[in-house]
Amino acid sequence: MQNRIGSCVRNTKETQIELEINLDGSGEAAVDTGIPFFDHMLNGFARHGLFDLRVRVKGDLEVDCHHTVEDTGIVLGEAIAQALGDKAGIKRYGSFLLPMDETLALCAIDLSGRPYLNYDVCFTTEQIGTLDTEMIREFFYAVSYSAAMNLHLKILDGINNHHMAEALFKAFGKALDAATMEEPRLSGVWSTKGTL
Ligand SMILES: [Mn+2]
Repeated sequence: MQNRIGSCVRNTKETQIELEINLDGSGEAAVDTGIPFFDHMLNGFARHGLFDLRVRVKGDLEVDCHHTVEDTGIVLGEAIAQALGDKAGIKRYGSFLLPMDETLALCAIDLSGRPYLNYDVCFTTEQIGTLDTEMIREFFYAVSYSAAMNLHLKILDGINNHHMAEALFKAFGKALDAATMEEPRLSGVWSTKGTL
């Protein structure tokens, strides 16, 4: 399989975003969203999914982090969908249980073409660094919607909010890597309907 790359540029009055993802990369990330903890999360996603990810965001952080985080999710989802194309020859499903010290995160994905987010995560702090924890759900909702993926995220155990957030993003990277992997025994799209 040759490198599957998606890129997206999105400019609004609230955010200006340039993003490129290579699903067949080596985990190299260059991320600058203006929110250092969010950069840390996207780096973990790319590193552990072995995706090459380039993200540059100029958002209205003087308002708050909402538009920056949500719009980055929209653009990431669009780029993933673009990179996947017709999804022929891929495994489609992927899941991962990711431990991080006391935290255990679950991520399960179906690249079904039908957007759905099941998010079962309770943070106990309002912010981690300058990232509002409630925006983590908005980010994953935006990704699931714009990539048209079924995405389940759960924290099965967790105490430390930094660990819980990081475990979610890394589990998402690992599960997405598994779901986008090539299945050599397969010809065409892995669906009884014939389309995803
Ligand atoms: Mn960390």
